[in-house]
Amino acid sequence: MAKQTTIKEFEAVYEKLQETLLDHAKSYKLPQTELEWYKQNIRENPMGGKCNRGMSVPDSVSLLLGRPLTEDEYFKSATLGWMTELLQAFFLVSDDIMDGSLTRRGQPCWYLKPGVGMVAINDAFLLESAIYTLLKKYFRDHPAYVDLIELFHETTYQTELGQLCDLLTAPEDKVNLDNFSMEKYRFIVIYKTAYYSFYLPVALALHFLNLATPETLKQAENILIPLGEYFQIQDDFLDNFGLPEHIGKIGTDIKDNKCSWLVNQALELATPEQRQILEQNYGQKDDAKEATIKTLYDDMGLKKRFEDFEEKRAGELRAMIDQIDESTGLKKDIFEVFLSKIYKRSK
Ligand code: GPP
Ligand code: MG
Ligand code: MG
Ligand code: MG
Repeated sequence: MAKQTTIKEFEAVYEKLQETLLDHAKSYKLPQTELEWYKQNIRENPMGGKCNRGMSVPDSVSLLLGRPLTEDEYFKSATLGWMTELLQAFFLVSDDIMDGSLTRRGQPCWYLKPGVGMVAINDAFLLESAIYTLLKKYFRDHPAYVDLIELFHETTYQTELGQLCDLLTAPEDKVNLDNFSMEKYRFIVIYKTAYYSFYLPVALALHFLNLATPETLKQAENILIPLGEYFQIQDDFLDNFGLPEHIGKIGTDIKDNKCSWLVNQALELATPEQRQILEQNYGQKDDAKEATIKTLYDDMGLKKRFEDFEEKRAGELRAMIDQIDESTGLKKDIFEVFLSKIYKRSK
């Protein structure tokens, strides 16, 4: 198997891409103060994460080719990877405002930084626009240019549908646990997370190599969507059971009345008394009530229930990966690498 990209190599590509984005803004004669602001926005928001999504594009391209990449192939595929990180930055800056979050990647959320506030909304839009600036600059002549643009548009739309459902299922003023169900949950997480985090990087790698056919895209989707669902279930688990100093963010799901995996499991298991505790304490901006829910989750053994789910899902995914037909050009290793990166993750 070809060597996997390192965060250092991957970040070096972004140095060049930032210059491209700044030159583009300068070509519109953006005044200096705003140019400096834009520079900070595109530097700080896409950086500082694990870059799993982004790095998986060059890694998948290399696995599909079965050899190390040339310098040009690496630069181009890492550029596609950075577009997934820009999309993610656009989503995270926005999501933190909507969720009223306090920290992200171990720092205050962008909208909470001194002097930023609601300018963060426009900064999020600019992060999204950067994707299309880079696509035009580096992929205008690629045979899949239109497919790449359409893929980013469709993935963005899918994520926004998921976020819509996430938000409307969690009204701030009226808690109604009857609104939650595992069916609703599955829709939310597949759309808000799985498409952009898992399907997108692999679909980009396939388009880059002109290997994207209805068959390869469908096969990839069939595995990457349940994989992405599992990833968001981990995110929901860590929101409550993870350590803020370790995961880089303070959980908000209980106070935010979120249709999270944990509350759905609690509802399935609850005795009438436990259901009453949930009704009286879930979804309120109150530290003591949040603590009551946390204790209830412990008493109900949700940690163990999650660990059992994780084993089961990982086994199912391994079996699905094993079934992949490599004669279409797909490679099992792509999916194995994804699974091994997230299996039992603690952040
Ligand atoms: C993760 O949800 C989902 C997103 C970041 C997608 C947001 C989509 C938009 C269209 C803005 P989350 O709120 O559980 O993530 P986290 O726990 O990282 O805040
Ligand atoms: Mg959030
Ligand atoms: Mg959210
Ligand atoms: Mg979360």
